[in-house]
Formats: sequence, structure tokens, C-alpha cells
Amino acid sequence: MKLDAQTIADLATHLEDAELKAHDVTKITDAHPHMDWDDAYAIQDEIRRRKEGRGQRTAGLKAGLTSFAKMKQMGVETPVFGFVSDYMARPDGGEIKTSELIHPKVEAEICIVTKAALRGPGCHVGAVLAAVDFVVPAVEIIDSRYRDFKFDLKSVVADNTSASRFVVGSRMRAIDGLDLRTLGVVLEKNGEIVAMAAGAAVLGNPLTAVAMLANHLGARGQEIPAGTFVMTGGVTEAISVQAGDSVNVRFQDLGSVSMRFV
Ligand code: 0L1
Ligand code: MG
Repeated sequence: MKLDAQTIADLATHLEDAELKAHDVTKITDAHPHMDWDDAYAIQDEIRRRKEGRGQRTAGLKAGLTSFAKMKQMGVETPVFGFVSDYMARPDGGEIKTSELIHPKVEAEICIVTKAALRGPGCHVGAVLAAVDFVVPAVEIIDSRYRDFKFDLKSVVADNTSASRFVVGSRMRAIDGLDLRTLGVVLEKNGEIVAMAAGAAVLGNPLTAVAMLANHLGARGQEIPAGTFVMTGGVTEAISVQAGDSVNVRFQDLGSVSMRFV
């Protein structure tokens, strides 16, 4: 690690303030060009500790930048990992206040809930298949705290991978009988189709993102506990939204997830 404990704490306050007060900041690597990946995840961990210290429960884990479209959109090749908190959840069909956000975008995500713990190294799709309790659809609303989306990956990791809001669908399905690779997703904004993809867009199989998350945590002496909601990453590029927009995402075999931005 290159940053000391005080700098990590200060940067966590800086980025969480930006999230909670919905104001943008410049990327933190401008002032800390030598920070490394451990520093970036330590800042994210500190943000999580602060939220949990205030009684906000961690509602799930997320993988981001896992689809080819999203990697191309952001010009990156590595997935990143973060978390979502309970206060970020919004009901299916509900409203999302844009006044609480900076420049939101939506992502359609195939998600799972685990029934057994997953721990790397060596976690693979077979182990994930055995540990899936059920599959659910969701839409993640990401909201990078960085001005004009000018960031690099370490800055994004420290900023909890732009996590901001999420909406989980109401239909859950057992994994046997579903092929997540061929599961089609159609994203509509204001009644028009703006993006579509199949699950294979996420690293060939969304479950690969779960295995990568388990291996990432395993390298840090952690695991994905049983009963964890895991978001595997947007299947398409992220779509910008603003007040007045409505979004409806149709997931083959999993129903629809919708929301209105007000
Ligand atoms: O969920 C994600 O794909 C993370 C995205 C992080 C970068 C961004 O804000 O687009
Ligand atoms: Mg996402």
C-alpha cells in the first residue's frame, strides 16, 4: 500500500460526502498518482465500514465492467468489485429521485443469491452453479462521483464502483433449467428499445463474474457468504437517464424491472 491510514480515511470521507450530497469531484488519482489497488479497495472498505457503523446494512456485492460493451464504453479490460447498501434499494415500478444523484445511468443485470459460501482461489463456474440459490433480474443505477466521468479504474474502485441505487425484480427462478448465457435482455427507455444483449455478454457467462468476485475476495482472506445477493454487471453499455425518463427492462424467463426517474 502506498497511502497511510489517515489519507485513506480522508479520501473515504471525501468520496462518501460526494455520494451523499450528490456533488461531483475530480478523480482522486490526480492528487495521489501513486496509489495502488490495495489503497483503492481500502478506501472502498472504509466507506463500507462507515455506512455499516451508521446502521446501514450491506445488501449485496457487485461486479462491474464485466460486459464487453461496458468495457468498450469505458476503455478498460478489468472487472471491478463493490457493494450495495440497503438504503440504495428502490422498489420495482417505483420512482428514483434524480435530485439525489449527479449523472445517473442504468444497467440491466442478471443477479444471483447464494445458498452456500464461495471462496477463492480456484473458484469456477461449476462451484458457483452448485452455490446458486436462485436467479433474479435487477437494474443498477450507477452514478460516478467523478466530474464528467473522467476517472481511472483505481479512482472508480475507491468510489465503490459508482454504486448508487438498485431495483430488484420480483420474479426469482431456480438456476437449473436456465441458461444464463442465452438469456436475452431488452432495455427500453421511454418506450423505445435502446440496448439489448444476452447473458453471454458478461464474460461469456454471468456466473464467471461471481467466480471472479470469489477469487478477488479469497485473495484478501474474505468470501461470498451464503445468502448473498450478487450483481454480475450490466449486460449492455450503461444508458444515461434524467428526470422524466422511464426505464423498463425485459429479462427472458425472469420478467421485467421498471422505474421512473423524477
Ligand atoms: O457497475 C459497474 O459497471 C461499475 C461502473 C463503474 C464505472 C462507471 O461509473 O461507469
Ligand atoms: Mg453495474
